Amino acid sequence: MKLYGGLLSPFVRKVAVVLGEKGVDYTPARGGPGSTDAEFLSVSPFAKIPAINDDGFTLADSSAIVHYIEAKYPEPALIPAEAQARGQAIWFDEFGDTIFAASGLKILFNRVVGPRLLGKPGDEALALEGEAELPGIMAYLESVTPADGWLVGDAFSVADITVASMLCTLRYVGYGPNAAAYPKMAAWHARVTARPSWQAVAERETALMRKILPDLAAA
Ligand SMILES: N[C@@H](CCC(=O)N[C@@H](CS)C(=O)NCC(=O)O)C(=O)O
Repeated sequence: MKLYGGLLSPFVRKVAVVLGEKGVDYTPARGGPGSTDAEFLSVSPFAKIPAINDDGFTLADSSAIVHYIEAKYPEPALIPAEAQARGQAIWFDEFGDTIFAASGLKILFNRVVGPRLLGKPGDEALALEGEAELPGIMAYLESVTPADGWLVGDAFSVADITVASMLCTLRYVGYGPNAAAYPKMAAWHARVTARPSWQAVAERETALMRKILPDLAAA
């Protein structure tokens, strides 16, 4: 399987960790906003990352890809089977990809990705808007994070991966897990990122960051 997109993206990191949890090998491939690469555009019609090519089967959108991977490689399950747990896991995945990402990416795109990687000026008003939205989101997360274990039921799931991935990306703009303000959330994030699947992705991510944004590699 080819996985298109850089690990700075919360959505790409999410798919990379899911593949790691399932023990599925993949080849990282280039692609991202502004790319004119024909191969990438053939797998991602709207030039969004992530996208995959699995033996000729192509798909874009992290959640669509996670559902595909879950159906093809059911073990270990990352989407719970029980009705309420499944509903909650999909809620956290959706929350991470929409509400949380909408605010967080206003900061990331306008302070880092646009000005430093795409040569486009950032809109500081939008970054400030994102900053103003984050405390409410972080307070919500702290209120739903268990003192031990995972976000949904007893099992590690896509809920943990999606939400923790957005927090990882926010580290690069100074909004990673803050143990003083959000102790349960920070402890849960440390549990998630200690997993071998996460560590393997983090190693590749650090190598990538050293090349593209070296001052942020240690964030
Ligand atoms: N809902 C999509 C969001 C994907 C997305 O917006 N990715 C960003 C990178 S973090 C992107 O490709 N943006 C480029 C653009 O919107 O043109 C998913 O979960 O994959």
